[in-house]
This record gives sequence, C-alpha cells and structure tokens, in this order.
Amino acid sequence: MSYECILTEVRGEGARKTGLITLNRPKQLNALNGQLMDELGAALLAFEADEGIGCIVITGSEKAFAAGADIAAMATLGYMEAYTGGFITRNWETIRQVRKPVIAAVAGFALGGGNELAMMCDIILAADTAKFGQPEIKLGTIPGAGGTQRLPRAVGKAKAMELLLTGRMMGAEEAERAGLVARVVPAASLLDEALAVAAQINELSGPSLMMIKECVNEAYESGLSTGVRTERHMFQSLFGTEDQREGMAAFLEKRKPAFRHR
Ligand code: CO8
Repeated sequence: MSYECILTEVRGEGARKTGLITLNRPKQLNALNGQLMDELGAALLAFEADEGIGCIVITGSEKAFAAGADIAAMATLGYMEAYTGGFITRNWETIRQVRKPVIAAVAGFALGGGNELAMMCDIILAADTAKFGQPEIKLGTIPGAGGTQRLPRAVGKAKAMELLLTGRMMGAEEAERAGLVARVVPAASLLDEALAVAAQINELSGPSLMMIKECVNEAYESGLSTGVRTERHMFQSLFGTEDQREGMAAFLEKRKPAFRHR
C-alpha cells in the first residue's frame, strides 16, 4: 500500500528489525485526519504481521509529533456524522491491538489527539522541545480518544485536571517529572535514541515482550488482584516457550541468549 500522510521504513541490522512510521503532514503540523488515521492503522497492522519486525517506532517532525485531530476536517460535523461517520473511532483502537512494543518518539507539539496517540504507545521518548497538552477545552470540546482517561492514569488527577481544564501545554521536563514520558533526550538525537531502544528490545524474547505489554496494560485497566493473577498465569505459560529454555540456559552457561521468539 502506498501512503500519502505517513512514511514507513524498516530500520536496524539484526534478525528482527524496527518498523518506523513517520507522520507526514508537515504543513498541518501532522494534524490527524481520516486518511492519516487509515494509513497509520494499515502500517501498524502490516508491521504487526511481519515476522521480521520486532518493535515499532512512531514519530513526527521536529516541530510536531501531531498537533491534534484535524480541526478543519471536523469543524462543521453534525452530531450524526460524528456518531456514525467513524471520524472519532477511526483506527484509534488499532494501536491498542498491536501486540509488538510501540515507541512514540515525540518532538514539538503533541496536542489533543496527538497526545492521545502518544499515550496509546507503550513508551514515550521526548525531545527536549516536546510540548504535551489537551487543548480541546479551548475549542469548546473535550478529548475524544482517551485523553480524560489515560492522562490521569499517567500523571495523576491533580495535574491531569489542571492540564485538561486549562488546556495549557506542559514541556518535556515537566512531562518526565509527572511520569508521562520515559525519558527526555536532546532533540537532535531523538530518533537515534528511539531506534536504539527499539534495537535493544528487538534482541529480546517476543513472547515475553507481548506478555509484559498485556500485563502492564491490565495494570491500567483492572484491579491489583486480577492483574497479579494474569501476571502469574503469563509467567507460568512462558515455561512452555523455547525462549524461556534458551534464556535461562544461556544465563547458566554464561553466554548471550539467542531468542527464537517462540
Ligand atoms: N488541525 C488542523 N490544522 C492544524 C492543527 C489542527 N489540530 N494544528 C495546526 N494546524 C495548522 C494551522 O491551521 C496552520 O495552517 P495554515 O498554515 O494553513 O494556517 C498550520 O497547521 C501551522 O499552524 P500554526 O500557524 O497555528 O502554527 P503555530 O506554530 O503558530 O502554532 C500550535 C502551533 C500551537 C500547535 C497551533 O497550531 C494550535 O494551537 N493548533 C491546534 C492545537 C489543538 O487545538 N489541538 C487539538 C485539536 S482537537 C483534538 O485533537 C480532539 C481529539 C479527538 C480524537 C479523536 C478524533 C480523531
């Protein structure tokens, strides 16, 4: 499939490589319209299905990861168009279905749907230029892709309320202190850092990576005892994998494991 609103590339050297998706509507600061969301969904599913891909990185431009949903595309929608037209739901859940680790490499603006997209990824790496926010309140609306739900889980109620009710932007350092982002890096090395993290992950065991994702996402969505039970079952099930045999044997034999991702 050829894309107009995103670029896709395969990066890396090893047996498992990284699928890189670059949001590419620079004139609109990567505002998320239906076409971009369709292309993003298709690219994610293609990398998910490709056994040669371990990890996926989503990035934007120096100026914007994404400045939100495309306001021009939704400004005149009526209720029924919004309700039935799929604009709000379009492919937003695809990223949640992806079982491989997804890293958001964020420089510049990550606003509204852009911040929501970053929060759906598994790890956010931020350039020191990154600015996060949910400015929907200034447009007379509210977040529509999980902002009121994921932001409080990430940064706590007090800061989430302040950001959501005022629409103010939060810089990268503040976002790191608040727990929204894993790490802040110089803007010039953002992509290299994200690809280095991805390369590290690509070396590790596929089944364990997927199960860690599932368990951590369960921590987000369920109570402690349910999450701990899921984790225990996943831990036990990994004893049925080749990678567990290899990982533990390699430790005992003092060598590097060669995971087969099975
Ligand atoms: N939608 C459409 N176009 C945009 C958007 C956007 N979200 N953001 C920027 N642009 C366009 C501008 O209109 C401008 O276009 P043009 O050159 O044709 O006038 C171009 O990008 C450059 O923008 P600016 O000139 O405004 O650049 P500045 O550097 O002065 O300002 C800002 C940058 C601060 C990012 C500013 O552009 C801004 O405030 N943008 C809007 C941010 C915003 O409100 N985002 C939230 C949108 S609502 C939302 O995301 C709801 C999510 C619902 C999820 C589910 C739906 C799919």
